[in-house]
Amino acid sequence: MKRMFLLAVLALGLVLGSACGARTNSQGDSPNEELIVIGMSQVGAESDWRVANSESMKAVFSEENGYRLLFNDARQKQENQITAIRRFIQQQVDYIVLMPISESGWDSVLQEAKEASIPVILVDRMADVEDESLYAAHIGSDFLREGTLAVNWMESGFRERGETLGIIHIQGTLGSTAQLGRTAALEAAIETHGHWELLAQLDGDFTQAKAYEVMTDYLSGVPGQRRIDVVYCENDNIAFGALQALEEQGYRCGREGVNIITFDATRGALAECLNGKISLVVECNPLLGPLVEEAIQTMEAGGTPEKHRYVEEQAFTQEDLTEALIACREY
Ligand code: GYE
Repeated sequence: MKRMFLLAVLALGLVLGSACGARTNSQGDSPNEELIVIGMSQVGAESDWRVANSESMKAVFSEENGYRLLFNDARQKQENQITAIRRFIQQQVDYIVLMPISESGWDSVLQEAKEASIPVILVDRMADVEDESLYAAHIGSDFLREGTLAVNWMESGFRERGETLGIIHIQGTLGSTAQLGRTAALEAAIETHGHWELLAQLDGDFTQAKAYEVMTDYLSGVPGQRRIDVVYCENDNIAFGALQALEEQGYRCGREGVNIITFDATRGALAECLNGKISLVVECNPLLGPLVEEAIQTMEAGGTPEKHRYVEEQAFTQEDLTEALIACREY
């Protein structure tokens, strides 16, 4: 309501040719009161992707752009996200932006937001809620498609291979949409390719430290050197941890050795792909701030944003990359 009044005042100001800046009103209130207030619950800072995603949000939802951003870092705990959302509801923010750590467990808190008439925008991962009206829009990646890009590359790269293809799979945070989609693509392909063998499935929790630890533990338990053809890493930081562990144990990584596959396409991973140590990088775009703003502006104008919006993404191998291309990337 307050915003409707503001828009009316603003429109009047424009008609009268007044010099008023956007979102100030004629009553002498502090301009800050006229900012659109966004309560944002971010998963954490577990990966380079996540840091780039937070930066994209902070760059868009700035005071100069007409927003007041209440940013909460949940330090990878769903209970922290739920507490933050309840606080945003008490503070009567205009919108809640939620990057859900995992898919389940959101029904009641999102119901509370709905009862308070605060639209919720899901970003990056999804929330698996029974009632779709509990969120206004979802903006993120199609993780199953990303996994399928990786699997297609494996299928064509190892087509001629008669012998067993030994695969290690290091997963991201269990129960998150990114993990579920990327895992589903690999598991479905393993089912259909009789000679693809899953040597191990490890939990890397999307962090470099965890991936390094689980990969080191695994390799230390293998007598001598085992033939490993592919390490399917569910994000770049997992790939960095796995690469370090493999090299420390004397494995050679690259097309002639262990083929590391990764997701995100941060500059660090693309550089390792260009130098030949990572074989395939599947892009996952974290720069979602402008799309979230579009959805909010659609609602501000009384419209309905698209319910699900997926960003375009591609896959890179060494041949696709140059130093100049990597330098141009924003993350
Ligand atoms: O791949 C990973 C991050 O949900 C897309 O989460 C995101 C994933 C991303 O920690 O690096």
